[in-house]
Amino acid sequence: MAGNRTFTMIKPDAVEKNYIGGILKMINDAGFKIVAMKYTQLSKEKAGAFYEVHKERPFYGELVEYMSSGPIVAAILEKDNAVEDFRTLIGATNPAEAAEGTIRKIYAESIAANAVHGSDSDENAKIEGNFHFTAEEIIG
Ligand code: RTP
Ligand code: MG
Repeated sequence: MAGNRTFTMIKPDAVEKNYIGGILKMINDAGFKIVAMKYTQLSKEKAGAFYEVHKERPFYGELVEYMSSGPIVAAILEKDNAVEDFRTLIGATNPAEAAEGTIRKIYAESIAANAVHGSDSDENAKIEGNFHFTAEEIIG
């Protein structure tokens, strides 16, 4: 049986600094298989809708501005225990608190510009993957 799936974005700060290759290498080296991927830029409307769950948080406006400020890479990843293992690989939200060897420790600059997104549950992984990809674009 195929492993389960999570959804990720390489965020505008990391794309801007040419970290796409380094981050994808870490993702592949950790055993994740890419089953969908695109290079794109979110409109403010789309970023706002993606982060709708954070609408009441004080950083929502800043988050929407930032996530629509430049291109991103969106991808669906497959591996056993994908959601939890990917959260471990990326590290804490605040890079200052992220463990050594994690993607955010290596590539993130701040709590807001923190290089990567990772889904926080199987349910959200499915919602977020379907937000960015059609069924035809997911090639497992
Ligand atoms: P993500 O959803 O991007 O994987 O990050 P996360 O679960 O580790 O963190 P979450 O609480 O879901 O926050 C979503 C994103 O909002 C930005 N943020 N800014 N300025 C701030 O205090 C602050 N706190 C969070 C980050 O970009 C975070 O990844
Ligand atoms: Mg989150």
